[in-house]
Amino acid sequence: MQSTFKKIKSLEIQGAESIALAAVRALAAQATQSKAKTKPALIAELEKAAAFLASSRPTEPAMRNELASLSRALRESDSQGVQELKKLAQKKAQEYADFSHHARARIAEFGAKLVPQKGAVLVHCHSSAVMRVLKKAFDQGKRFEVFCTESRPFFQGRISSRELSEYGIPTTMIVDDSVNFFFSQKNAPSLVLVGADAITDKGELVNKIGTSLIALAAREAGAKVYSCTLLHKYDPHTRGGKSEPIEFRGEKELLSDLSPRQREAFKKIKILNPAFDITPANCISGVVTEKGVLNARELVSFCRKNFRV
Ligand code: RUB
Repeated sequence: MQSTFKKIKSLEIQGAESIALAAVRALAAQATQSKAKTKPALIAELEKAAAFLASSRPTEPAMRNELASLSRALRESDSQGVQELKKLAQKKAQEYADFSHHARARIAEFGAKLVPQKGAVLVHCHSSAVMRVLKKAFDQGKRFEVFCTESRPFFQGRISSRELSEYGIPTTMIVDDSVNFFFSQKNAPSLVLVGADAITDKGELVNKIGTSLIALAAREAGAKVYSCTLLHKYDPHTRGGKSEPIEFRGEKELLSDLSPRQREAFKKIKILNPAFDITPANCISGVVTEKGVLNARELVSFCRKNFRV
């Protein structure tokens, strides 16, 4: 569990869905290894472990929702036997992994329909859901090209650009700040695809820092913006107007090209490094989910009924 926590925190495991899958696997493994003798002791241990895992990245409701769902399944189970509950934890973790796989395949089907036959698509950061959409569209014979932002400061755009290029999709990597420039060029992207880390109760999209600027530039340029995501990114804690907590990461990420000695020169400079930003619902054309392409109102109304705090 410690090692999963570290891998998530350091971004060795990145992308909301991979994070949620790794965290749930780690919680199920914790259940298997537990020395608890009674149901209440096992549940208490797992709830503590779930809180610890969730603290690795605060802007990840998919992880929180899925960890809570596993703990709840054990708590609400009729079974009192510790061995049975351990098996149930493994079963639930596998069920979620299967669900995630199928849901992302559905998202790929729905999303591929939005991808143009020709022309350009812009991608920000690295989203497994977006990768699947683009690969699906390519498999269907669509011959588009993709612009990937670098996605500073951690350069997740390098993962996206390599993944797409290795798949055979013509890919161009650009610096984040050049997005508006490319919207003014001849082969301007007509579609922007991004993932989601969270969807708030107002239907706002919380995603990699820079997403909101890209959405504004896209709106100005007349390009469509879709977020591709499983519905469990909805954060029930944002009900009643509460905002999603935004993770701030270490200053080192901004100075990663400098030696420790060179970094000394920046000691007196305040460095702020928010990992995510918030895009208002009215800047997004729709959200591609496992239930189809939904607008913010449809998405929120479905999630209010289906997600417990
Ligand atoms: C990744 C990011 C992705 C979402 C969705 O940020 O912003 O767009 O997590 O990913 P980070 P997915 O690299 O900081 O985790 O579609 O795989 O859930």
